[in-house]
Amino acid sequence: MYSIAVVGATGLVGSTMLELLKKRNIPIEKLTLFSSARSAGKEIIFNDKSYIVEELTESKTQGPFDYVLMSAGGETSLQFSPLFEQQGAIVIDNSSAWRMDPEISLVVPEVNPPSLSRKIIANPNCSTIQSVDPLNILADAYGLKRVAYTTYQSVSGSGWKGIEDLKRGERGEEPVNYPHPIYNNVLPHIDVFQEDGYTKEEVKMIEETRKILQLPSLPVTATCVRVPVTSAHSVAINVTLEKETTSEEIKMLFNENPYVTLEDDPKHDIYPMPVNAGGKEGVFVGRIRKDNSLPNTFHVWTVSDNILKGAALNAIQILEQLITRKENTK
Ligand code: 11C
Repeated sequence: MYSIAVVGATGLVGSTMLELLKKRNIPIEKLTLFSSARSAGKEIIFNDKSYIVEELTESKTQGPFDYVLMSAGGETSLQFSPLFEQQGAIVIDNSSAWRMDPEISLVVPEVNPPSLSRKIIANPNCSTIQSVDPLNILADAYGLKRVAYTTYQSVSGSGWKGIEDLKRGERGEEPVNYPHPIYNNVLPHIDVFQEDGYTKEEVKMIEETRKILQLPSLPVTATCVRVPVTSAHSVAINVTLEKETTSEEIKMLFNENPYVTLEDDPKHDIYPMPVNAGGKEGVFVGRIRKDNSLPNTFHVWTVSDNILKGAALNAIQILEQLITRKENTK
């Protein structure tokens, strides 16, 4: 049984982490819920027990905690994760603050288990997680030469405020969170623009893919787009492989793999879609076909719930992997 803290417990990802802790029967001896000062004092019911959310302060990092699930943004993580770590806890952090630190593992458990050289483990960006699952299968079988992403990302990627902006648009009101309406629109703009014209979301996808797949010089490019969908991100992946293969062989590989679900039957209009993937735990793949404009190149379409596998579920799966590892070394 473990002492577990959730930081950012009232947020969209934090509250989903709590649901998953319960659903997946994580052995919890003591649960502590933290938030910003703004949400502190709120009551949360977990397993029929009432918890009052506390403001996170430095003295409260003493716990003791075995595991800390952090989903409270980069600044909070930079300040508090090392304090939890010093006290002996393992921190699983959902922000982008630590992801590219060479000492920190950036983990999708079925692709690259954590090294634990530091006791902070980074949870990747949502659109990256659902993309590296199919790419890792292709990398193992054929090797990767180049990856080009185009994303179609739901508003829940921006948390409650993204969902509210879509609802505002539906009511004919002006947006508050996004620079333009998201209702009846698409925004080729997620996170801030860099000097070179790429957005930070695009840079995250590029850098995180290379790190997770341990292919530091893999050519990767991305265009990230926000669409008026509430749940589940879609990513069109164009991938060039080192070795020759066929669409049929790739479909067979995906079909046999437990970490992706193949939905690919164009004759019956079957392919992954956000309306089906939202609320589900899987990474769905389909529209597998050869790109005839380049040698050894294929299109793969992937859809997954960005709050589940893209964030909270991946974090809980990291926790489960750590707990299993610990139990096995007893
Ligand atoms: C979005 N992918 O859809 C972002 C949200 O680095 O974890 C997640 C940001 C991150 O807006």
